Amino acid sequence: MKFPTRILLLYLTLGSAGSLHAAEPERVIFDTDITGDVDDVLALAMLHTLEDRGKCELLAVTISKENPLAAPFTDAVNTFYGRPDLPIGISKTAPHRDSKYLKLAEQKDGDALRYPRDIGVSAEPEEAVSLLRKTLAAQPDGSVTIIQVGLATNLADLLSSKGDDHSPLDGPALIRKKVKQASVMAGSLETINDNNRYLEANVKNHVPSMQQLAAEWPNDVPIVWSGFEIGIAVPYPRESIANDFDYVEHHPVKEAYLLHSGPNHDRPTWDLTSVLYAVLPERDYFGFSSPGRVTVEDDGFTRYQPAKEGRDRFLTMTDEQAARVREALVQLVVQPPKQLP
Ligand SMILES: [Ca+2]
Ligand SMILES: [Ca+2]
Repeated sequence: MKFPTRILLLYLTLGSAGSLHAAEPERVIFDTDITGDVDDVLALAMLHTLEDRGKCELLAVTISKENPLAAPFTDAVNTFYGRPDLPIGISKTAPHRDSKYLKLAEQKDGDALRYPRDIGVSAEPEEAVSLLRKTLAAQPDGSVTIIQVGLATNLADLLSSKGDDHSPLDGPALIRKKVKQASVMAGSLETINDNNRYLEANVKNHVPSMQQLAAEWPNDVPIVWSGFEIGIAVPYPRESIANDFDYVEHHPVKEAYLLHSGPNHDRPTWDLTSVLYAVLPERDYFGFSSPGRVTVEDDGFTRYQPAKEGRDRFLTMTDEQAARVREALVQLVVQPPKQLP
């Protein structure tokens, strides 16, 4: 039966080669409040890995809190992962946030920066809304996924923006033309520890901007919400921090994690889940609510109501999916850069 088997194998090989067309990399803007919590840093590492694998193209990073070291630190991480010129923007209107780990940007070994960068040395970050508008205007229509994993200050300011040198379109029209979807870590869409009115930090810490996002984001551009309940169900294993980053003497992700959470904590993976969904949406890592509408109430509660052809859905996750998600997140965070610094 050798001959038919070979024919069959050949057929299968050709057949699958024909059907497994290489998907276009997802074009991604990462909007982050990389200051307080450390999950933003792990999420950024994931995006670099995913771009190294041809799964996404990271177009820009915009920062939605104010801290003078946020952009230098982000540039240092991007440089570590081989993307020193990735554009970085920072909000001029967002509230200040202290940080336990951003000081790594200034860490020196001898006279040299431990993590080289040029922002804060010979370059300055851009203004976030201007960078968002410039980035969107340069991309094909309907192609950009925005991953928002912090306050909604930048996307609210984008919604309020008028036509400028980058595009004659105002914020909502530019979003409608260029954005494919938003993947947002914010809110609590399901009951948390018997609390059905849990107030999640990305909303509670700047309610007006999240209210504006929920109210004014175009109805025909989907938003997928990863609620507080998803990230806490997938704690990042401390064993990975201890064991998986020693391919270099100093690693910004490991050092940031230890400064923020210490060695004995499994940090929830809130921001990482929004990245995983956004870049690998069809791998069945998550389920989805029915379509509906999220509104943000004055105390920061995110209310979801089912609605036919609604703009919003939120992620759901079975125990089996949670186990798969956790392993996928770990393997994407710990992958070394293509070229070690
Ligand atoms: Ca740089
Ligand atoms: Ca965050």
